[in-house]
Amino acid sequence: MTQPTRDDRFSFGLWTFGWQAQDQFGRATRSPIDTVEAVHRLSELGVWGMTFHDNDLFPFESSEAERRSAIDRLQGALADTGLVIPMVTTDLFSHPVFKDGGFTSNDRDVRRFALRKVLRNIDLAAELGAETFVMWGGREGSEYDAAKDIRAALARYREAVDLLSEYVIEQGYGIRFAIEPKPNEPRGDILLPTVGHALGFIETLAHPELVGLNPETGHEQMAGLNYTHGIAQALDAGKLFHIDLNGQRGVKFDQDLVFGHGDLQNAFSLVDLLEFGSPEGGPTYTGPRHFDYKPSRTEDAEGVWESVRANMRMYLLLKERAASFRADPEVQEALAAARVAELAEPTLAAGEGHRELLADRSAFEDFDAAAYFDGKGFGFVRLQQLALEHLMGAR
Ligand code: GLT
Ligand code: MN
Ligand code: MN
Ligand code: MN
Repeated sequence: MTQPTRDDRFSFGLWTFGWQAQDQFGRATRSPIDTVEAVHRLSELGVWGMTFHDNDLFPFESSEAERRSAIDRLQGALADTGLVIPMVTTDLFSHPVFKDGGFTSNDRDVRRFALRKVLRNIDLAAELGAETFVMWGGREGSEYDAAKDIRAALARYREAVDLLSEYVIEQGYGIRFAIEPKPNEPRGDILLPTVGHALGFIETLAHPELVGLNPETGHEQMAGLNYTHGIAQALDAGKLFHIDLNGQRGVKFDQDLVFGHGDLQNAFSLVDLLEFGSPEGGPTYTGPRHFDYKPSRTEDAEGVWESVRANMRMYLLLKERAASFRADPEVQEALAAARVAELAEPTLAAGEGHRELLADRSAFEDFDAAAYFDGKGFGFVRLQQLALEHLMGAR
């Protein structure tokens, strides 16, 4: 069960295992990986899909012929292996032209260039059969409050997403957009910093049905937030279009660790939600299980593939642990004692409104609030202990 297969729908960004490990303080520690070799390697490991930015596949400065040859090589490798491209995204952050952002640069010429770059890349996404187009606005933001009119920036962001939505509708592409929030890094403050901010923004768009989220584990955790809660709210809103799984240890720089190598108990609750969280006890999310991590700078070429394997193995182990948690009769009993299922019961009875509630003496006048002092505990700690014992393999 911990051997990945295509049915698990695991996918990896080309920029993840392909990262040469250059950082703010030091140069690369690894050689580039050839895309065709990578596709074969991924396929052998049981991976289902690969994702990429335009400039992961071909450099920004590529001629039309160079761009085409990179795409053709990729398509050849896909045909040889059966790997798919479920998601494509655009690099609007690496080149100096994007130093003040793409869609929201103060420089209007840059904004028009960014739109053209994305439109071109949407055509490529459609050509490769991608269903999701991610928008991570890492450079959309500011360091200095006086330097950026945030309301104008949001208006320009909206203008951009509306234009792109109109384009996919007019072209008849089966593509949806997924906004990826992040609170900071590389900008001091990034626009649409969390799942909640992005959900609010989506409702202001011309085609909200075409736009959802691609929440990343570490990005929510960098903001001190509970990732599983964020994913649950995205599901509640019908907006979990894609997911970036990785690991993060607390509120600090973006670590992009292997999935589960950060907050392990939150990773457990996440996998439990994704795989068993529906009212029927089945999956709540059927899209790609996409890993957006970085093999640490200390890893060599073999260590890179070891870390690719580790992401999938962690996911599958957590799925196994969550299944054992769900199946344990003692857990069932603790869940009942904690009245977890009772929350699914509407607070009002069928047909009841404020009049009936006001007339119900048992809800207020005769309600025994004092009984909650020294009594009527929920037993959440016992439930959490059982969860952790399953997570640890102690049960
Ligand atoms: C970059 C970022 C990731 C995003 C990628 C998509 S690029 O590596 O740190 O979180 O998902 O643009
Ligand atoms: Mn990240
Ligand atoms: Mn990243
Ligand atoms: Mn990401």
